[in-house]
Amino acid sequence: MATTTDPRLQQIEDKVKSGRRITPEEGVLLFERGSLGWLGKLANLVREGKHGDVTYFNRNFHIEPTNICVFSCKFCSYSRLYAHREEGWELTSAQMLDIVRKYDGQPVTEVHIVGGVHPKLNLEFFAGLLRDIKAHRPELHIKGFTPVELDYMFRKAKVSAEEGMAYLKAAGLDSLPGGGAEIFAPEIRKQICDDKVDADGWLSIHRAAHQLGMHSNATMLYGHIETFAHRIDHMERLRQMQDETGGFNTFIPLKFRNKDNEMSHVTESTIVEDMKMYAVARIYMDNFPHLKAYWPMLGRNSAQLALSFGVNDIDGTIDDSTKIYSMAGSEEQTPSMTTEQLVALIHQAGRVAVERDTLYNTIRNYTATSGVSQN
Ligand code: V47
Ligand code: SF4
Repeated sequence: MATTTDPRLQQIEDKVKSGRRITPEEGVLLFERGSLGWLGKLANLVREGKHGDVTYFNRNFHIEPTNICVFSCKFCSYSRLYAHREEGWELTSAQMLDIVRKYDGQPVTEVHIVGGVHPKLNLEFFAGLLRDIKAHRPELHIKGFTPVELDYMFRKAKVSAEEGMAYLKAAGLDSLPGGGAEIFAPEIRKQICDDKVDADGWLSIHRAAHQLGMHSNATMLYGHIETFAHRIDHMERLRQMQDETGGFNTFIPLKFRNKDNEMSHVTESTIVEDMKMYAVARIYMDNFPHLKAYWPMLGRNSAQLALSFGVNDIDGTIDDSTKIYSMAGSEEQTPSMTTEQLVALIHQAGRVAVERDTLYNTIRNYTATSGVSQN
């Protein structure tokens, strides 16, 4: 596959093919000099080495308890300050349990709970919610809360990350989603999300979860004011922590969307930049088992394309239960896909669709010829 005439890229290609880790400088070089086609081929090699053609999805729904938030991240189109709470929403525990009950009898395996940081909702409230959900449907995997929400809850309750995580785990929390990471570098954080938990705080909370045997994901918000070096720095911090704990399942690059937020003047990344981002992530994050293209944010067509650029997971059915991306301008205004649609999307890309649970245990392998039941 000698498709580059650049000796430095050739060296990287040789390293990757022999399973050696690339350096941060080489990571930056991939962004700066790698062509789309060459990056895609190399990322695909890594992807197929890890997973062959297998492409995962799950059956899931979200609960967004509130969009009232004490923070004012500049990229956020979704939150409302407490002072303007009449413009937002705030669900009671009973309303959230009603959402869970709506799925009674349906084969969903995961609920993803994430929202704004409401000044009046505390650790006890969320622990109670977890207990109620588990009492109603014990086998439903609860993936919930970013370190932004957790850090606020734990500080208010005056508990350490370790104590807080142990408490929520005992109440029923199974794993952590990847949100709140944005870009770790302080000079970027200062400009886009100044007041919320910093990189070390984010990493400490995931570390505490990993030490309790819980798994988690990690995201990166890209395509705004960050440089390639910032992206690599972000991925490097995650790669190092993964060496230490092995607790991350999936890396999820999140494309910045610019509608109705304080960064609307920043142009969104092109599809070529998006595909390069996935490819570099797959090549760089050698110790992350999975790379996800989150289709409600990227759009289903681009998510399908990403399956040729290192991605082996496209998230799940969603059932129109999240507003974060539609409010930020994603083409997916009512994100919902049936199992049949997800399987078809994966098969059309020439891959094998596998329904997974949150921890990547196989629920069903759909070969290209197998029938698919609805929902
Ligand atoms: O942290 C907010 C992002 C994240 C915008 O773990 C935006 O499986 C783009 O982390 N443009 C929350 N992105 C969502 C999240 C997530 C989503 C799906 C799956 C998983 C998982 C995690 O949404 C925030 C922030 O980075 N976000 N606003 C925006 N305008
Ligand atoms: Fe609040 Fe999260 Fe929006 Fe930041 S991204 S303002 S923490 S809801």
